[in-house]
Amino acid sequence: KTLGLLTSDLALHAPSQIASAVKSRATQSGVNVIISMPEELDARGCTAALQDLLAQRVDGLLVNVPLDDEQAEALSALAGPVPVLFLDVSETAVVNSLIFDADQGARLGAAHLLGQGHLRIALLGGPQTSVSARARMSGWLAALEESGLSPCGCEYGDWSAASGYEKGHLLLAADTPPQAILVANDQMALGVIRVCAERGLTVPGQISVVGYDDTADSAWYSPPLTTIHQAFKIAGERSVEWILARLSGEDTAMSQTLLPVTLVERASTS
Ligand code: IPT
Repeated sequence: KTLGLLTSDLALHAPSQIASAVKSRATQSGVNVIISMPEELDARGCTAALQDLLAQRVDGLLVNVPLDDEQAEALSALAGPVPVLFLDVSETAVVNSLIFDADQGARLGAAHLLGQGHLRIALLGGPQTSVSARARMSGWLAALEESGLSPCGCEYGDWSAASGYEKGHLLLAADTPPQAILVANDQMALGVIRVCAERGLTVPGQISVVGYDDTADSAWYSPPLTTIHQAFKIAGERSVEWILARLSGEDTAMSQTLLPVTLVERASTS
């Protein structure tokens, strides 16, 4: 059997950890994996990539690309009888999905900082084209609003450490700088921590930083990063198992799984 994996840029840590888990789990069951990584993650790029995988006669498809509901539904229809599972869509997309609970993750990060007494909290979101980045941003905003707060600054990066560095400078240049920053992924948090060091702000103490992902390197940041753990290995394994179960025939009902996330408290917050 052969599985197609349509993925976001594997130079990013989160998609690469999912791909790694998919590949290991597939190998365990003697299944091949063909990876397709479109340059352009728009509807056209993804459609072409999916058609290309189908032309290679894959038996099942995993799609880890941020997609709006209509885009995901269109790709799912295009796959026809080939089972497809989406990993980066919203709960409202009418497709088979296995996704992390973004609202829960955002709220866990915000609640952690609020619990430590921070009132001036800045937000560094992911790209607004990403459904998960938007969901994290709305979760943060909702949590702050429920505490009668609004963010003291808000910027959007592109998931890279370089963008975290660039946008971090903007957030910290404010007249009354934030006491804490919620960052939409660990790679951008790496850039933010660098900015803090350059500005002579101690993390934690003068500023707290919360990341998101808990990729394998995040415990090795200086200081070790407080972040939201997404179980990428489990998600990758379960995705392959879902496809295998579909191929063995029994179940054909639509399946939507919401995986819980957890806060990992390390040393970047106080
Ligand atoms: C999401 C990561 O949280 C983020 O850091 C970035 O790598 C992004 O993927 C790339 O698309 S995880 C995704 C399964 C929502």
